[in-house]
Amino acid sequence: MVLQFVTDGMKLAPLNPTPLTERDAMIAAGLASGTPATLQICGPDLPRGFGASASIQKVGGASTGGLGTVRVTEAFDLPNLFQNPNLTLSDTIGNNNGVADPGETIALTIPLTNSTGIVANTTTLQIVGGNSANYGTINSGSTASQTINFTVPAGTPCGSVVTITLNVNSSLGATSFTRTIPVGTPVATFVQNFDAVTAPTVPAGWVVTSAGAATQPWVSTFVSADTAPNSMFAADIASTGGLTALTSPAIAVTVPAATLTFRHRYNSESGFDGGVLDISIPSVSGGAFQDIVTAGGTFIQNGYNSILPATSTNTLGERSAWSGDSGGYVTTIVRMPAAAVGQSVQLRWTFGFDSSVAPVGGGWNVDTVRFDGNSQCIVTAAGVDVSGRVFASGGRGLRGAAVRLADQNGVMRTAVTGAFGFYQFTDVAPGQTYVVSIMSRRFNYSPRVVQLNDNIAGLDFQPE
Ligand SMILES: [Ca+2]
Ligand SMILES: [Ca+2]
Ligand SMILES: [Ca+2]
Repeated sequence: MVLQFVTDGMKLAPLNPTPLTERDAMIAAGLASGTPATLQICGPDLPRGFGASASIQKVGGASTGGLGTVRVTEAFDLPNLFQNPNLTLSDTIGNNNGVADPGETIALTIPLTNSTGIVANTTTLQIVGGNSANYGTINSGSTASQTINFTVPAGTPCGSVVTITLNVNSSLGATSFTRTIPVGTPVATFVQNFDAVTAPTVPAGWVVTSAGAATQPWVSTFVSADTAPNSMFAADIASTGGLTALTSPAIAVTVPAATLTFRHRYNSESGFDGGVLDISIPSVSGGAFQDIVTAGGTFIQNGYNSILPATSTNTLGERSAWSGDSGGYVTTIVRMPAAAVGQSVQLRWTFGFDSSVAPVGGGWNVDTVRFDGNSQCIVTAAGVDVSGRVFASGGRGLRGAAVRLADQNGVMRTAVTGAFGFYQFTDVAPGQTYVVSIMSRRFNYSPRVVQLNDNIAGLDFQPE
């Protein structure tokens, strides 16, 4: 049967197949046959490094001769569930401001996707140090989600990034993922929409440098702005290779959660001409510019989509880049490197091109730059306890009396006294004024008004 998948797979594979496209085509043939055969196919391939997470980052391609650099990442793992698409968080059970805050309990909705070709049974997900959930059976080609509550540790600094580990178990075996949750509401500390200048001027504090005889340096332009009237534009040139770089003013990074968000559209010779994002951190290599990912930054959305060729007249050769046609403006979000915290960084957008071929009017527009360098938080205080004793006449405790605790909005909780007249309310929200009153058919008690900032014990009631 496996042989059949191999021959079927060869028919399904693209022209000039790589070992991985052949492997995937064989899996596709196996799936099309209705038989879950991926393990049978991947199993024998594992010793050759064609396991589930093997990948080929670049398949040939160069502007002048050769096939460029092919990078192969070997893997020896079996297929398993994957945590995608991105998990989402809700804090409606907390302070409902849309972000995680220190001490707050949030609800994480965590999808698990099965694209292995095999049914996953008895699937569970455990947040290390937190709660877990049963996902049950996840069929191949399906995604299952569960919502799991997670409490951000109370002492978490505002603007930090909490890393959580998700341990997943099923009949496919164990696998694990780490995910990050920024803590606090981002605070924009720098914005630039390029709209206050007259095209082709560059805003004050921004610097353009270029190389290559035919290069047209970055300019502001009223053509194809994201926010009107202007965006910045670097043209894709189809003659001698060159590049142009746009460097921001220095921007303070206060917290680890800091992100850069910008809008851009690119239409370049796909795979050959493209744009990159660099950063200068004064404390790293004397502030030399390096690629944002190399520096430890993380793309949260719309990261690089291509690798430029090694052998090319594009001096950005062999770098990851945005290349090809974005089909209009897209939003890229990137988290700053840990090394940038406490530093003032500069960001640099560089567009490079080789010596031939460019789309008509092609190039790279960048607009609507926002830097969230700081965060603010609503600290969720831990609940406090209120306790005491209700007395009958003669100094005895009164059993079975209803004790009411009403907050400023009239929301009421009731406790009933025990055998010796003791009562207790736990986990009461602090920072408010409460009225505590006693309901008894035998005795009258004056209500007590308390400002609750901490635990209160010994809130006793004597009959009038
Ligand atoms: Ca919140
Ligand atoms: Ca603009
Ligand atoms: Ca080109």
